[in-house]
Amino acid sequence: MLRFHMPAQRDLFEDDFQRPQFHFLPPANWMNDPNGVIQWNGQYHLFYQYNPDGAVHSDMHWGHAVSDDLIQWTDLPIALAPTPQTVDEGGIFSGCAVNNNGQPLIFYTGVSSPNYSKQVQCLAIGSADLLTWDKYEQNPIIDTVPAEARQTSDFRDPFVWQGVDDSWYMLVGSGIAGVGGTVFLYRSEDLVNWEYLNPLLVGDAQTQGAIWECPNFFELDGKWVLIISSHDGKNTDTVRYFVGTFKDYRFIPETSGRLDFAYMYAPLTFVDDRSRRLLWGWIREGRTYQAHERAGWAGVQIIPRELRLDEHNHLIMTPVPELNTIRGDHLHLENMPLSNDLLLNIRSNCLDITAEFQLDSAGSVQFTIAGSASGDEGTTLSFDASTEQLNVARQYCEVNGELDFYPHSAPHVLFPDETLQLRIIIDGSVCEIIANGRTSLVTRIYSSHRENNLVQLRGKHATVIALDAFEMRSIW
Ligand code: DQQ
Repeated sequence: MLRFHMPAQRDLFEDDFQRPQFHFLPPANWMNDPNGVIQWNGQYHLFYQYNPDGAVHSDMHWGHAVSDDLIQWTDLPIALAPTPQTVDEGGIFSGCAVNNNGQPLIFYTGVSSPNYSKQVQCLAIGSADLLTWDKYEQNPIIDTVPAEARQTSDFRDPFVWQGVDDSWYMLVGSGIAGVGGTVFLYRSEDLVNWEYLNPLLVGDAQTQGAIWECPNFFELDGKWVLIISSHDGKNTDTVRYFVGTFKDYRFIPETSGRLDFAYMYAPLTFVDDRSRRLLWGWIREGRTYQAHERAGWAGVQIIPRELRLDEHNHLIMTPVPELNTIRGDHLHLENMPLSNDLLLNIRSNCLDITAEFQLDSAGSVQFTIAGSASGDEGTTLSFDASTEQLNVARQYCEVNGELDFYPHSAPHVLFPDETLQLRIIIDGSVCEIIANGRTSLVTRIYSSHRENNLVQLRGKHATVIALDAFEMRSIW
């Protein structure tokens, strides 16, 4: 029977100014990783890790929503739920969806045993409308971790694609004990029987995480890109990407980088019918489980981003232009020098800002976000040409032990003659920051009061070439 997770629940949160208005999140309760992202009959489908019974990570199901334009969403019934006394009785963990010549398939990790310590790869077959999913009777399709892992409990998040040779390939996130995170590569001709090949790449546990989760592997602008989310064995850490070549079933990275420097995790990509490689990603919360439960919801998805590679092998991320359809009132500045005086002083917690600056070698630019009138609260986003760093400092007027407020910082080196380009998307407690397409800092800011929503700009030895700030409309 289809279990519907009540879209009407959204109305319960009308007064919650922390809750995003134009980012995707479920009607209520907990969400984490995006799963099974796919375009089907022209529509975009988003599945996601979902706990239907609370705002904490537990009893994972796959929630489901559909959109014509990646911005406006309709909630659909839960797609996958754990089945008692089977290999997924402990939860349906992350995975992907593929189109097998018109047949929709989901690959996911089924978990069981205490602490999710048995992890196996499973298959489900969808109805033509993607609303109902039958689990493959002979699940699991892969049930043991390759011996070279020297551990048997971390083995999850299948990512499947079809090669140019028409074979199917699967990556499964894992780790080699005492060595580092890895992704194991498999091949299949029928999507059911999988032959293990080898680790695609092995990382260094000290610097790149002991376990790699949620792999993505794809060709982009003439190179191969591997994205992994690294885990230290206890906690989620960060998202890394590698750019290189793929030969003889091995990946040879040439460069690597951080995909995000703050709260984004477990991203998942797919290609749409306009040949865009689009990236979704979970925005973690920055508050305690008790605070989630009081709020009744936790977890948000980023505005999907189109990925490209630049000539330096940097991943370039651009929020999809479909976001422009919900832009409202607009403020425009151009050709104005920055100083200690405020150049921008507006009130909103639903904004899409694009800004371009020219800086001297001693130049700096400083935005205040979610500021209070008295100045006792506010988040500062600053860039300093001398240190070539982007910094985010969050200051709350009431510190109650429930909120994270550690600073974020990311190296951001401008090329000669390159201007500083900032994209700042503010939506309730979500703030997505992207600098020159390549440095991403997705953070959370929980204002103490609804009216602590000042957005200000100042700086020195710098000029605003152009700045546009759009008030954003709610999608719900
Ligand atoms: N979240 C899922 C796992 C994945 C992790 C469980 C990453 O499949 O490895 O909810 O956030």
